[in-house]
Amino acid sequence: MLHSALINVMVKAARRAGRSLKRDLGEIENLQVSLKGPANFVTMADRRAEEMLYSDLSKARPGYGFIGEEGGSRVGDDKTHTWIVDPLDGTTNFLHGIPQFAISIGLQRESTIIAGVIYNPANEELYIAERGKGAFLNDQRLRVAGRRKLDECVIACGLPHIGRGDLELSRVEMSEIQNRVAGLRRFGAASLDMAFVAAGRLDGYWERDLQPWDLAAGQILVREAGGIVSGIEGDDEPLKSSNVICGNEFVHAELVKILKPLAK
Ligand code: 2AM
Ligand code: CA
Repeated sequence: MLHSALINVMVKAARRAGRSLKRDLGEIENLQVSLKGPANFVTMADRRAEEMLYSDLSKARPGYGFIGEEGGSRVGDDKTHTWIVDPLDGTTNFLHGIPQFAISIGLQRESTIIAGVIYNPANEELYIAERGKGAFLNDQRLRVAGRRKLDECVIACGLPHIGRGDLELSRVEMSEIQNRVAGLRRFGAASLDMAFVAAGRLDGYWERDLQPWDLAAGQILVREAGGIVSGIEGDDEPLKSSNVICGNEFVHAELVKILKPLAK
């Protein structure tokens, strides 16, 4: 399958950083012996991957701005384009050797995400999307699932960590959704949760307290696969609200109807 030069740049960068993460994953087990070891090691792996991504992306598109989870913002001469990058989404999974983590690269033009690549080096699943050109998993065209009844749906969520977010609200949300769906899941990597919605594996997903790099690539994947993405208000932009609900138009509307009033 032929993709644009832009997508090729993003895929090449994701694969190179992915090889580095995969090598590092192999080391994690050896490091479990020391308590402090793994966490420091993961921080290193994370930073190394982000440096590779910054180096490759800025070489291919000089002047674009760069927002990364590890390095903060780097302003470029081109004020219209910004890379929004998570070098390791699903850090806790990675630290525990659970192969559900990814590199996530989004490209923003003005205020619109125009391209996204999500790559899980553990199973080599590569998700790509470009505005107006569809979403793909390893070159197979993606379409969100078509289910219209919530009680037939598998829905995923994200949960706040200790000391962050509103734990009580997350429990209320979970039990409300659990009462109405076929299955509730929590995988721990926001970008892949959205990629799974785009692929029709999950019918829907919601999470609060996310950052732009968790959301940028996933949001265009779901939209290009025919799904709806908003914040929990239902008509807001996730990159501004920092929370997300997505699914096909029916599932999205149902989730908004349940979740929106709970925060009030
Ligand atoms: P991370 O692994 O890159 O931190 C887990 O619910 C999801 O939330 C992951 O995608 C995780 O990304 C993301 N997340 C965003 N902000 C977070 C934070 N402050 N603490 C933990 N997870 C966070
Ligand atoms: Ca992340």
